[in-house]
Amino acid sequence: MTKLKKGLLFFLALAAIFVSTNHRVLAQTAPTQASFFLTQGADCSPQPVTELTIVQAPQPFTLNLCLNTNASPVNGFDLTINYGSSLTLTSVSEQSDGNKFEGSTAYGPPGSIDNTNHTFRYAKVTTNSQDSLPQGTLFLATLTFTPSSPVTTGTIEASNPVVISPSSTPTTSVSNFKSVSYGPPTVQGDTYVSFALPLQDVYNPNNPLTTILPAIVCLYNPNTDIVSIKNDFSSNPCATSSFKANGNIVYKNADANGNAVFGSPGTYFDLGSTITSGSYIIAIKPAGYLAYITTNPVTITAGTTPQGTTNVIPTPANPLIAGDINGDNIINILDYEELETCGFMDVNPQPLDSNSPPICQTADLNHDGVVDGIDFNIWDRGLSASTNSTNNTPTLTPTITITPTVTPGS
Ligand SMILES: [Ca+2]
Ligand SMILES: [Ca+2]
Repeated sequence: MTKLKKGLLFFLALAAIFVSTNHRVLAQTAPTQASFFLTQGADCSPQPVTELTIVQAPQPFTLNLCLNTNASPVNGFDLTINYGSSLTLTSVSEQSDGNKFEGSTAYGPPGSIDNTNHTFRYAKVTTNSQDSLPQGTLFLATLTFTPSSPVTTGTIEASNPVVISPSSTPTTSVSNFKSVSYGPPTVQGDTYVSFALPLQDVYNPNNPLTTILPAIVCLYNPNTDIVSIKNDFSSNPCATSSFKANGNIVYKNADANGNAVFGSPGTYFDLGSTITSGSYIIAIKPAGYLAYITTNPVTITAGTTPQGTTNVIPTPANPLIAGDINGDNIINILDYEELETCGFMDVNPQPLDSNSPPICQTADLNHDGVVDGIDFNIWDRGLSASTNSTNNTPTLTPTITITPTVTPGS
């Protein structure tokens, strides 16, 4: 090996050590900022909202104000939210996590809402001992905004958001706020629908651990899509429909019977811009549930938002039945086999994590993070109930006109 080559190798080795060491130092000293953010849904578990489409004024919408302390306990917070002149902050509902900040409330609703300057200041400091100070993701409040017409673009942001670190002399910690841009739909001509689906057997419907479910929405033309919709999910869901949209539905509330009601996220469900106006039988299939198929066609006007009964999908008569894990719209032994694969027969069923197969997320029918006997019981009930389902029966049959063949002279 020449001196030059040896020198080069030595240099490269040094560079590798430097890069490796430097990387470790950076990782150790990365600042951990507490952060405020906004979500839509039942709580702070959905992804933070950073862009919001406001389809229609004055249709109100809600945002959850959340604080992630990033593993550092805090004993107070103070922020002023600025929400733009086209929004009115209609109400602020303080949540239980916020109540952990017992003691003084410097600024809180309703007096701290200023709809003239479009600001809301919210500040609390606890007097608790340090070992009971809040930590983690805290659900502070639900904010209800009403947009004025016409909807304009704007930003929901915060000035000087701070959290206060526990010490004998409270000190201000670094914090930030994930702002939200809002405005009318940017893609003109999209078609929006609204719907609400009660779902049977969601764990603790007042506070489900899962607030978002994948769902398929399919539109069938009753005159031309000649198909048994119920059987149109087996391998390629909604393969014979005129239109298909994949998306998510979110937890909205619980109905009078305790079923969790999921529906169109935000205000409406966006079906895109390629739909033709008409009357459609509509199927909505949330992951893990038998599809809801409308009994009658729904009038869809392309490029519009729900008005009256147009673009409004009626609520099903009965809650959707859980238990279809493999997605073929039948509850049977094949779904049971997925329960087994996902560990329900194990002596100690292990919690699901990000490495678990997606089908095991669906097999966790009560959304408590583990596939076990509870999910089996839900599947078993679904197996019995599915034979009596009235949400799942419509079949479109072609109207066949038979013209008799007349033989001349006969
Ligand atoms: Ca199935
Ligand atoms: Ca479960």
